[in-house]
Amino acid sequence: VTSRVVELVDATRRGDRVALARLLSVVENGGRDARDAVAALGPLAAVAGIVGITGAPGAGKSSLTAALIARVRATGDRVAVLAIDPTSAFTGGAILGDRVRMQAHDTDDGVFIRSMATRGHHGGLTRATPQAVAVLEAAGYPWVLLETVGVGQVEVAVAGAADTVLVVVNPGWGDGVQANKAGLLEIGDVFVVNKADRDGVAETRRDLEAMLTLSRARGEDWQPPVIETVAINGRGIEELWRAIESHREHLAASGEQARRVEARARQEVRGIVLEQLTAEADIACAGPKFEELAARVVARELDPYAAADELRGAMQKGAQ
Ligand SMILES: Nc1nc2c(ncn2[C@@H]2O[C@H](COP(=O)(O)OP(=O)(O)OP(=O)(O)O)[C@@H](O)[C@H]2O)c(=O)[nH]1
Ligand SMILES: [Mg+2]
Repeated sequence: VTSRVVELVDATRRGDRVALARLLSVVENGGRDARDAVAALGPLAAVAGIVGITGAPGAGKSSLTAALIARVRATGDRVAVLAIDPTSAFTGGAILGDRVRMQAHDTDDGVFIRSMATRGHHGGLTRATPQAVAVLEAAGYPWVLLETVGVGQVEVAVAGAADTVLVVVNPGWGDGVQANKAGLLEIGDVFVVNKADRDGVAETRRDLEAMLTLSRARGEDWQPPVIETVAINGRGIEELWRAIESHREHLAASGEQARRVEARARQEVRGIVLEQLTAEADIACAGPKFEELAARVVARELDPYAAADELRGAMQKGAQ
């Protein structure tokens, strides 16, 4: 293990915020240093409460996150936020917005906020998220909030890194249906109808409750509550916090917590394998063998599947 990474881990454990930020970059970037960092961190204590906040763009996830930060700080606990945005790898626009909205907490030493965007392919984010959580736990944050935009498979996988997943929708015809289409109904532990200062709250609640009754045959005796909030003025935040706490109690009492930790371990290992395979494929597809095979596909000497087989054969022999 390289001493630089070990030093970063030690400094992070001592509460050095600069080291923490650098260590997060290390695990984000992957590769050799990330491997060493994870080894130096050791097994996860799994004591932190990890709350995922997902939902459509603009639903109020960042505003809710800011309100939850304030709620956690009122108890005296420290809290870290990972704002994960798979869609803004190039512009960083949404992330900037998040920063601005959470600025009220910028000067608070008990709050740490970090944005992560995809670099290259999405698989990296699935791999990096649990490792970033492990870093934050080592840094002594008993609460980690994960904000992700819930528009695709990766986001759903990222939300799966949490103990308690909040799915945020807004009042208005069809918002619950959209959440259903995006696969969010299955992953939600608590449903939040945010912007409850607008029309259509009762209908959205009814929609959600009906769909939840239909879709929930998961043999778990937790009935996801539907909570109405107005993130921008704090209405409903206390009730939301109580729902998060009762879900945590349910996880511990039912044995579901252990099951989720297992599922997360499987997902984390799978994420690493996926990332490594993708990196190997990227290398092979930048080599001369790949160019030769592509030319043969163009010349109709080979079909693309046969070309792929041949490339993988060469990859296994290390001769691409
Ligand atoms: N009226 C009303 N507006 C809200 C409420 N919560 C958030 N907003 C506004 O909705 C807009 C989007 O809020 P964000 O918190 O940025 O939403 P988000 O889900 O984080 O957005 P992205 O990260 O871009 O997907 C902002 O202009 C907020 O001020 C609410 O409860 N009521
Ligand atoms: Mg946001």
